[in-house]
Amino acid sequence: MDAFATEIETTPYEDQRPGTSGLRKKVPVFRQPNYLENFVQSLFDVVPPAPGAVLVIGGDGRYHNRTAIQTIIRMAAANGFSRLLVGRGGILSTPAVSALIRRRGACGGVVLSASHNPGGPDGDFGIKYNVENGGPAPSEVTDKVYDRTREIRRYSIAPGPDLDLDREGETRIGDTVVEIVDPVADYAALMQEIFDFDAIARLIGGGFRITFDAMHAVTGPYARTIFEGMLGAPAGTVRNSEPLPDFGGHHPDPNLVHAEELVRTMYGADAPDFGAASDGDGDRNMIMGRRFFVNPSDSLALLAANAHLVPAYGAGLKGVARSLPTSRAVDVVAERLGIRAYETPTGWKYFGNLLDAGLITLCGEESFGTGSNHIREKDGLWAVLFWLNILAARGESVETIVKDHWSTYGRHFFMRHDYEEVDAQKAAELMAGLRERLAALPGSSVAGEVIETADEFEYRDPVDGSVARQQGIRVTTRGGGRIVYRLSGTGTSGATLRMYLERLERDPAKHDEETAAALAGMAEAGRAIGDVERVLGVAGPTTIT
Ligand code: VG1
Ligand code: CO
Repeated sequence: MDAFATEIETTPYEDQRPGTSGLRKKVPVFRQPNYLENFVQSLFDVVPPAPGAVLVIGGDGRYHNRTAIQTIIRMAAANGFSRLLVGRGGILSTPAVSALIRRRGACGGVVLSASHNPGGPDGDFGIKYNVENGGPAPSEVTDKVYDRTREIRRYSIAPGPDLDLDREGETRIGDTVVEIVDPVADYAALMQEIFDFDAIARLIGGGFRITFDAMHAVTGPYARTIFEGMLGAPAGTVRNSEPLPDFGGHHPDPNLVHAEELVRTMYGADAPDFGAASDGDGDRNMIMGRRFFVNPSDSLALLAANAHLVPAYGAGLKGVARSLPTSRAVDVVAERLGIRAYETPTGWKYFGNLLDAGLITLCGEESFGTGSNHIREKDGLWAVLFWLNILAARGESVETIVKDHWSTYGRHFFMRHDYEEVDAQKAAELMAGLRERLAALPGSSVAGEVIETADEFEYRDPVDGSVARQQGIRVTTRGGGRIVYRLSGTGTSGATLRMYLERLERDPAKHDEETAAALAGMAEAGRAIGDVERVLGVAGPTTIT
């Protein structure tokens, strides 16, 4: 125990169970006395620092970010960390934290973010912990932290004034060195090692027009340095580039609904050749061509099929992985490449072991997340650069490349229906009802779709043998259709049911159909099988992506 530390008595909160990606709650919940402190001390109790331990700390700049970081710095000092690497201004994107942990040999990192959820005094806040491989803490760790939060009685904190987070350099709190670091430098250097920056710069210099929407979230400074600085794109290429505590009042969620400004540009007159956006903490990506949207599941498949064009992946891919609800488009590519495709539960933590063991090189999720073995998080700007590298190498438009992919591998139409903020008990009933009917479904016909298989996804980690149960209900239909049902683990009020729909279309003559029309039958079957709207007592989905 550090001589500067003060011990403070506290009482437990009962609601600190981490979800898909850390602990997410409304800001007022986090501002309750000792709420953050309890969680952070529980974390340090479960993973105490070894001598010399380095901890990375940063966040997406949302409301409460700076206040929380000041507290965490003083608690980390009191708990005996040797060195803290804190992003200047309290800023670090999720992928930048992962990169810093790995490049600087840190034992872990604390990320303050609620990702794409809105921010502000009544918005969402969150805290997640990444372990020494740079990836999200596995359930085994987060379960222990949760157990600890229910019995915690005291925490340690080093008293003192707030630190100046805006000036790079080192200061000390007792024996702990606090180093304020440039949030962008290490990450940008890593990107330059992976991609052919010269080829991308030539593409842009040759008149290929790009636009990137940082959505007033964390990627602004990263994107400006990389696109406008290193790659020579004109000033103004990065829009909404200033991280704001309330993200300008928007959801920093890069999809067709929330990245509406970018979508308008890309469908407008004189649209650029390429458009992209990222989310609150910089781990998601949305890719668009001129008047063309790239579905994230397709994007993963396409990156796998074109990886040989990127310097870092030129030697070939070891394997690929996708989360359960992600379309099976990447499986088809893997089969052609003669490599394995793994199916994991939702959430990046399940990719960590596969990456560490060298079983996979690329992985992704339908929720606008793609990544590789370069770090242990999904990575928004990395995906954008991957696309630009492919575009530079192939010299074709986004639309041409995607359509060519479909004609080679077939098109997996994909759509997600979200029923947000529904009654938690009703949502649980729906899942229980489906579970009960699973055995009876195969062979039956619902809304014109003949069901082939129906089961509940259970994942056995091929590396450490750990088992994750009840990870989603999956139903397949004759003719290449699939429906997945699961409950969200990132919401902060009520429950959210996600229903994922997919259908493989091999006939290129039918590839130009609208996604909603192509999946209308699957959607009807999905609603009927789950009796979704009756059980939830709602008229329809709240968000369709
Ligand atoms: C959602 C997505 C999941 C993603 C998670 C964290 O989780 O579906 O694919 O890994 O968010 O992403 P859920 O449990 O709500 O479906 V992020 O960018 O919010 O860290
Ligand atoms: Co995110």
